[in-house]
Amino acid sequence: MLVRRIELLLIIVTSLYLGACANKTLDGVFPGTQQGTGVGSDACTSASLLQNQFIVQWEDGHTSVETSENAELFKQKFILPQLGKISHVEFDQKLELHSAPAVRVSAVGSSTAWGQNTVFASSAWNAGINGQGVLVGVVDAAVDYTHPQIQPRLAPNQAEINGRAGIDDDGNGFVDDFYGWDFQQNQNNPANIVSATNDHGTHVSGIIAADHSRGSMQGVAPQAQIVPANFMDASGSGSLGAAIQAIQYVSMRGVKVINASWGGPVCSQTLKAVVNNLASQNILFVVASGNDGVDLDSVSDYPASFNFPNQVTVAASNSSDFLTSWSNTSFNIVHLGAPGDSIYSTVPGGYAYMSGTSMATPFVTGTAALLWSLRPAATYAQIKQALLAGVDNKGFRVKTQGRLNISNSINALKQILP
Ligand SMILES: [Ca+2]
Repeated sequence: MLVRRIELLLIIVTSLYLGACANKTLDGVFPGTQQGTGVGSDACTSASLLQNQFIVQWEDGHTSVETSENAELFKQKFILPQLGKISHVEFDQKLELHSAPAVRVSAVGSSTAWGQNTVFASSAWNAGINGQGVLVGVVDAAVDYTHPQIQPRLAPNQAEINGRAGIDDDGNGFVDDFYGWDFQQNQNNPANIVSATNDHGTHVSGIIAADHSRGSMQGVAPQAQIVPANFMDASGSGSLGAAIQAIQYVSMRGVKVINASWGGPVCSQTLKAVVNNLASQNILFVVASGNDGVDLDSVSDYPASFNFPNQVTVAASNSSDFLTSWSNTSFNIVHLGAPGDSIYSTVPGGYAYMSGTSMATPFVTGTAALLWSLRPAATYAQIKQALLAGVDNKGFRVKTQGRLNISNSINALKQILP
């Protein structure tokens, strides 16, 4: 046993040495399907890989999405001539939103705020804790920013709004990004796609920050500000490459917390590096656990299964305060439950009920914004600690066994940061 361990150590040391000193090789930069694995089980599959679309991680830190007829041509014609400037290439992949379709409602029902009531959101609002001054990244489908409850909650990019048309006034690489960016069509209107996929991004945004004074939806953090970045196309399909660029964009805009109500089965080395790097910017990444009704200890879903310190992964509970049957669980990877079943929120042109860990996640994201408005100097680790310490223990199959409790989390943060 001892000998085997030494052998293993030697192999690791040797590969580190080679990685650091040897010249780059084509196969080293683009290992194909042999991608790095995340935490959790090694469940890489090629089922959702896009065979003619590639995520390129450049040595200078930026990411691009490129297309080619096939991988071999891409290697020879794109990667090889630029090998020195490229750090990593992988197949792009499809991602899915973690919710069921919206059920639109014309009249406001009586149970519109069961989620907010269950997690004691009004305890924050009554104390004047509303998420003020906190920017939240919504990396999702398009957000209808003309919705009366969403429009006042968008984070304006003042340099662009007060700048010149057609000019990248703030020099962030995006021309006229007044509020956000559409990474699916690479243009400046994050509400451009008018289709069912708008429901998801607008619904998630409403749960986080809908303005209470302008309609029937009560956002968890009604004075937080949203930076929307769309990565979904009109058919409801999104690519990982666009999602990665969206994450990098919102982090550049100064968000404290990013909501990720989506996932996929393939572990991506680029996504892993980008999410891990958010920690150095003190950004918390809040992730949906997924809706397959499985234990993530045995089936992986990324980014949920990365399980980084700067990550909180959320399961969905219902109005009876049980975990839903369809929510993914895990005592190691999923941190807490939050309301996600029949959640009322904003959609383009009105309101709808939606269900999914997609809806549970923004309850936690909104709470992180509340906590940061209470203690702007907090680290992501302190915010996460307060979120997890505050739960009501419900015996859920998650790490804390509990469900979000905003009142308790506020008290927890006051103890962590008096
Ligand atoms: Ca710009």
